[in-house]
Amino acid sequence: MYNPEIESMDRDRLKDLQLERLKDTVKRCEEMVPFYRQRLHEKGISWKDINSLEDVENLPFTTKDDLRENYPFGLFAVPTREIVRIHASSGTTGRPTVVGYTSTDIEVWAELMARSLMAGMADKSDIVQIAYGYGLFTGGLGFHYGTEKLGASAIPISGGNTKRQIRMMVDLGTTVLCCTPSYALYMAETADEMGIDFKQLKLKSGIFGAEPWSDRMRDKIERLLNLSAFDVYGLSEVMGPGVSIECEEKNGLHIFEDCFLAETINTETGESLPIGEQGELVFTTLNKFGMPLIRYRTRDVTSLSDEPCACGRTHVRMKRVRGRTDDMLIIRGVNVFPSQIETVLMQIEGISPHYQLIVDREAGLDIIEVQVEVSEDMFSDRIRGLEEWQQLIQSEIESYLGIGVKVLLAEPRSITRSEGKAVRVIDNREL
Ligand code: DLL
Repeated sequence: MYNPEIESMDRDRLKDLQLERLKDTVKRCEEMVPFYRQRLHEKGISWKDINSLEDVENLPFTTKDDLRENYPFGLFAVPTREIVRIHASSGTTGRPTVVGYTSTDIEVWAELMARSLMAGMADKSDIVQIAYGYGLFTGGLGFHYGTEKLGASAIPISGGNTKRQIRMMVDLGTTVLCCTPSYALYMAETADEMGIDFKQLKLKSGIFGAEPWSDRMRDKIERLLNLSAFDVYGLSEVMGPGVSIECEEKNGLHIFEDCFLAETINTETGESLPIGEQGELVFTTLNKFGMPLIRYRTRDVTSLSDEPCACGRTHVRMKRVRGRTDDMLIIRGVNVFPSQIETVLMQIEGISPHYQLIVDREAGLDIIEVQVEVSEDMFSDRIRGLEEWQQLIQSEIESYLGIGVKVLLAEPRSITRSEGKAVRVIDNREL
């Protein structure tokens, strides 16, 4: 199961394995999926033309729109009788995207999740509270199967009912918590209201992902929940959680390269970027059978690094995802990711980690308002100096981003909390 050998494999051997799996994947796509057969044909390329990993650059991209246009099962590479599980992303616009897994896919995914949990300090003896949503979302079931594969004890509590989450943590002695980082913060607040101190609990690590968060947010979570926090990344189209995870170095997320071939590209031109340059992350699955994907454009923005890591793993690392190309706000020509504003906010004493960005257009000009909650203590202490403080925060953000923003200090606990993925941006320009 956990195979340290595969994660610390010599890179040349790893590349041979990837090439063999890449060819097999493209072959299956070409033979079994009419959509891919046509795309490959249009590009005048076949799996037989793949001789090196670099040849991936000649292959066509797949986008979320392709998945939607082939809704529901058009990209499946096996008959539905071989599909044992279907997940879907709800998607805020248009049709959902549907993904199908064969029993082998479920097995591989469970192994990757077990490997992810191990990277996040878990072993057989742990009690793992899975507070990601169970259902069509891949978070809950992904962690569930991984936990069982590892042989640890899964608490399949799903998201929501936060007081019960805390009581379970206390009563069952949870040691590993899995949920979105924003939900972890909400749990910290709820525990505080219940008079429960995390220092008395047995939590040792938290495996948080499914939404962008910053290193500063990590510091807050680690302090408030008294645990070591790991960033886990994934997306349902490619598999679910467990595409990459941080190791104890916490300096980038190792991509499970035996299963996924990663590239970064220039979003505008589609050109492949040299390693180290920031761009849109693109994945080709290497051993997925239900719905293999060729060069899937994630819209997530990051950069890759193949520098050796002190943990001993040889798999490339991706930086924490900065945001999505479609979440990137273009404010008067400047590209702004919510995570950049978060980084500034989290450095300011007395600010709670709850914030929201409201974007509007006034007289043809984009304006951005940063609503951020003041912590309880600061609110009562500084009620008179709030305006000056607001100015200070405003100028900190302005000097970091290089654009004007409006800051609004909100009362403690006034911004809506999330039990899953937090809504950070309200863009009224689209209405
Ligand atoms: O969010 C899978 C997942 C579940 C990952 C639990 C981690 C933990 P989707 O709902 O398809 O799948 O959303 C995928 O979420 O393209 C990113 O934009 C974002 N995302 C996921 N993990 C991270 C992360 C799951 N660690 C989309 N940091 C992805 C930043 C993330 N963004």
